[in-house]
Amino acid sequence: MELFTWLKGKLLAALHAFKQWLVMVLCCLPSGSNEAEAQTKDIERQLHKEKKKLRQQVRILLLGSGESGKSTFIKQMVIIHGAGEFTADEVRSYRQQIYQNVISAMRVLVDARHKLGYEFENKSLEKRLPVLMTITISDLLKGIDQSTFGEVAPLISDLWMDASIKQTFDQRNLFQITDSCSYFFNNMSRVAAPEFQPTTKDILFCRKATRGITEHMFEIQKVPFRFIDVGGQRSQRQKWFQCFTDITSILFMVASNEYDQVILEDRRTNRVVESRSVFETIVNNVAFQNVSVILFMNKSDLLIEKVPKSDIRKYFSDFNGDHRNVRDVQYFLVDKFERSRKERHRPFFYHFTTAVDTENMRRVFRDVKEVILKRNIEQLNMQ
Ligand SMILES: Nc1nc2c(ncn2[C@@H]2O[C@H](COP(=O)(O)OP(=O)(O)O)[C@@H](O)[C@H]2O)c(=O)[nH]1
Ligand SMILES: [Mg+2]
Repeated sequence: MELFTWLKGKLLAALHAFKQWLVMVLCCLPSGSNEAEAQTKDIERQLHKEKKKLRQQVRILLLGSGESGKSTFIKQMVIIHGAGEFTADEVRSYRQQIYQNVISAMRVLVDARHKLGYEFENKSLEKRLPVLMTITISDLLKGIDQSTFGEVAPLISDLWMDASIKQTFDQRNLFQITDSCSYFFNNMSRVAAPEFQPTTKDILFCRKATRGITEHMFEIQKVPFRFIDVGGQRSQRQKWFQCFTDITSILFMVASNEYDQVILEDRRTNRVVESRSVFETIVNNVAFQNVSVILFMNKSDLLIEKVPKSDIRKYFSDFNGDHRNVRDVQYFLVDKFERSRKERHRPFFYHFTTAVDTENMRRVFRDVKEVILKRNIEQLNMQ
């Protein structure tokens, strides 16, 4: 009996303790869930802030065929809205790249001169050629140092002075050569000097093919602008599709001076025709229904030089303006792009640009930025 009473006492005490614990839990529960609620709200607020930041961010995709000027545009953004100058490492790497540009271009000219059947004016040049022509592609890819460049520089300068090379250069629409090589050939005494340090202008004229995708951030009027630069060659274009989400705007670059040239990839298709067909795919893509596509008819400086020398009617039989008038040629080309749009009621933005000219880019980008920011605000309001 005593055992029973003892057990009953223990049981009651245990029950009492359980009841007290339960009351405590029940009492605590509302204040605990408040805390959890507050925490959730905090996280939500944070998420909302992040989302807003992400939505405020302007993402600009640079598209267009190889050598149209996309990477040059990015360099201008560094100059105008970024650090303003290039780092010592970048300058060093551009120096090597300029040596490479100069050597490759002169090799192309020497080969093309041979194919075109022009004789050297200065007969001694033929004997000196091996020092330049024995440099292999792999040497070029590894990078050319100053001493190697110093060995070939006098020959390159003499070749550039030769009438046969000048004649070949005038026929450059028949073969593939980078536009800016003449800029460096005309500056050979400076470029060949052992103490050569590329200037900002040299860097703008230096050609380096973009492989893969590179992103560049700049803060402009307190808004983060992210520029996405991609390789433009046919082989690089499948990579474009990875960059198609959350795009605010597309800057589509066209080298307008290329109306008398064919593409490197098949050596048949007219470069402007190729560029227009890529533009057509992009501008009519459903993924970009709400994206403003801005066309840059670039390389206006080279177009101005070319128009009097190369008759556009030879390449575009539908040209019906004055073939010697630069404006007529520019509007004819821009019209070709404009007409490739299916939804022609949508606004169409275009600019005639010279990407190597910082003042021109500053002016053009000021207008472009306004269009982009206005659209971005409209879209934020719609969300
Ligand atoms: N003269 C001139 N050269 C340009 C212009 N835009 C770009 N270039 C040159 O064209 C070459 C190819 O430009 P790049 O920006 O690398 O083209 P991307 O392949 O589209 O990135 C470089 O050597 C540039 O210096 C321009 O408006 N005028
Ligand atoms: Mg590039």
